[in-house]
Amino acid sequence: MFGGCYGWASAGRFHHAPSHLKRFLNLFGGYVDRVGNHSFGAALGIMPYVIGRADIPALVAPWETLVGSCELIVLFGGAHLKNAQVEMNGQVRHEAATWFHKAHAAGTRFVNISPSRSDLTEAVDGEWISLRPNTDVAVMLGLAHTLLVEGLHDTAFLQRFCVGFERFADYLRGVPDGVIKDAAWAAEISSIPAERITALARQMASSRTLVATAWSVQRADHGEQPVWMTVTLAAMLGQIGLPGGGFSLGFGRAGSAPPRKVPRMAMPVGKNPVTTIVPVASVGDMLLNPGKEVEFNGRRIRYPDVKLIYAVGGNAFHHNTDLNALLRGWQRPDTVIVHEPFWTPVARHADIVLPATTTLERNDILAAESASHWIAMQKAIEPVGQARNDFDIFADLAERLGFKSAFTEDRDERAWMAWLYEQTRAQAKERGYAPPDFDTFWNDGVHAFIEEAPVHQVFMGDFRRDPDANPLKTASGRIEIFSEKIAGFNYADCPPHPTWIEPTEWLGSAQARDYPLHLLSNQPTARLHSQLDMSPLSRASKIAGREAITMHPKDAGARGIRDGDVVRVSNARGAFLAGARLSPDLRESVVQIATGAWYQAVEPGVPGSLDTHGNPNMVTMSKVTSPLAGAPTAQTVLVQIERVDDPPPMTAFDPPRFS
Ligand SMILES: Nc1nc2c(c(=O)[nH]1)N[C@H]1C(S)=C(S)[C@@H](COP(=O)(O)OP(=O)(O)OC[C@H]3O[C@@H](n4cnc5c(=O)[nH]c(N)nc54)[C@H](O)[C@@H]3O)O[C@H]1N2
Ligand SMILES: Nc1nc2c(c(=O)[nH]1)N[C@H]1C(S)=C(S)[C@@H](COP(=O)(O)OP(=O)(O)OC[C@H]3O[C@@H](n4cnc5c(=O)[nH]c(N)nc54)[C@H](O)[C@@H]3O)O[C@H]1N2
Ligand SMILES: [Mo]
Repeated sequence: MFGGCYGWASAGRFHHAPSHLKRFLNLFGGYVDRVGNHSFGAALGIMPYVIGRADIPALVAPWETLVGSCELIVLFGGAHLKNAQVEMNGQVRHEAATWFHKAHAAGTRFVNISPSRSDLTEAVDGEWISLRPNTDVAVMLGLAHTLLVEGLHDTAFLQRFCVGFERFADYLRGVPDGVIKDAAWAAEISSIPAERITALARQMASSRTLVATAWSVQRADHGEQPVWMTVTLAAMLGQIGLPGGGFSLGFGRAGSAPPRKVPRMAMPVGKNPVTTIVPVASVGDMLLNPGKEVEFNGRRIRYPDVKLIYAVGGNAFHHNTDLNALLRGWQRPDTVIVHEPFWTPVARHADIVLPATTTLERNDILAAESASHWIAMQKAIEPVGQARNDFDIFADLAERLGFKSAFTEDRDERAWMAWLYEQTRAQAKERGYAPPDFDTFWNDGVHAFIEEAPVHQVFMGDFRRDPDANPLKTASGRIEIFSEKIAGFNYADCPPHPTWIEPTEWLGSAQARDYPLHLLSNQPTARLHSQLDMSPLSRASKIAGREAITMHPKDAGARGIRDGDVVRVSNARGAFLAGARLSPDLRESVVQIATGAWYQAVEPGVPGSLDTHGNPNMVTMSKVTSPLAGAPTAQTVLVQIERVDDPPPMTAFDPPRFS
């Protein structure tokens, strides 16, 4: 049984659908799980070796420590404000724009290194440096080389806090491969002028500088490398652990939320007796190839022969890459069971669909990931039709299977909420917070942790103050610019120090002759992933009923495409239709479409059939970043585009027929 389906589900800590699925399957006897995630999978794989940490969302410099100290923020992949509107388990405060203003007013300069100008808010009057997609590592190496040859790197910091810099410096100088990674070399790959790279390196060295890299940059082939190189560049600047300096990951996601020590509220899922796992980006590969062995993070894993897929709270026909391959794999198991509130693509591809409630039809507790608030999510309406809570569905199944009371522990919704709340409250109290008892909380409707014990800790400040007393959890206790452990794995796609490796597909590769456009799939403005795509808000963002694809006017003109036309986007893996939107704010030869349009093929269930709506995963590839992280490479894909004058209708939102 594959139960490791990925998914955001909805806000609310009790009715968290994937938690109930795991709890249910664990009690039933276990399931094949997935490892890693789509958001920051490459960072999750590499960071334990580099800085000894896997808590990726916490690797941000809090805004409070930036304003007034930070002079320059260099953003690889920008920091689009719309992305900061969303947070796992619910966003409470929407203050990223305010923080950008504060920083700007306090004198921070912003540089947006991205194929898209819109990745930085105009309000901060920043500089846009456009580069070819997936070439960030080359740019960072060019910056590092400039620092090295001009003696602008902090040798004292590198000696005391890092290991392996000399090996890396040799690589910059071209000792092992005869290629000097200077600004001119980086310019050739990225198309950023060499003078701009050298000037930026000098600016970075003479300012208090934050090197901030968006998660998107690592959601690409060899995505481990930009993450490792971000840390290495910051280490060369020597400002890690100082206010306003160092590095930040995922700045473009939730801005930079202050880390609080409020404990996480989460349903206990028990223990999985089955230890078989699949890297998150290889689900399609696993379904297609039972028994295949793959290398993963220093070991070999063998794919199971999956007979049943149980998926709740995620949309497999949204999150997975290479959907035609997934579709072929998805047809192999005997049975697919899905719970869904809506008639989504994953529901359409199931044998059994159990209708689930939404957050409006049940009581729950919202506990935001940044832990600023706990909010009572009181039920607004009775469940519609036959919709039931995921918990109740599993409880009844557990009854028939003979383990109901182990599953429910004889608690209902209210009792579970109170239990979850009180457990977490006790931990919160130990950490110096004072949330009230459950009944008071439920009546008040909200508890704010903001005013209690605010933290203004400088990221990695402890390590910098005393690296012997506060060593990192790496093999050496230091920042590893060279990793002996990774060297031992001998992975061509993940060498033992940050390295430029050509992506399988990019504008500099041979495939660009047939497929001359690099497709980026960013997070949507009008929804969360694929959720509520059928709602008026999301529909209003469509063009000619299809998802909007942004193109440079020159690329469009060369293909006879006008604003508003329906276009066909394709490569050897698949094809989809989209609605053209022209903008000079996107680099030439790059096109961009938001993720999440509900996949609807002309011939449903037939691999290779044209998607009529605009799902970028029709053309993305199954290849993973490297055997180290095994993470998805959604941002590495070349396509061709043509105008379509007589497109087939788009039927993704048509409800099912009941007989
Ligand atoms: N090409 C490309 N692909 C990508 C990305 C990219 O950048 N490019 N980004 C990736 C990233 S970062 C992510 S996080 C993933 C997101 O991938 P997913 O998490 O799969 O996306 P969602 O659309 O949020 O899926 C949640 C599903 O759960 C359903 N749901 C909501 N609430 C409930 C509930 O209470 N019970 C049940 N049973 N179901 C519920 C919703 O209707 C929806 O179908 O996509 C990844 N895919
Ligand atoms: N409104 C909204 N916000 C969201 C979400 C949502 O669904 N809706 N999803 C949330 C989730 S689950 C996640 S994981 C985060 C993801 O946060 P991110 O991964 O940061 O977001 P993306 O929108 O995928 O990418 C940001 C930008 O990166 C740029 N980019 C892409 N490839 C490259 C590259 O190779 N080099 C450079 N320099 N830039 C590149 C693109 O121009 C893109 O606009 O967002 C979260 N925020
Ligand atoms: Mo994500």
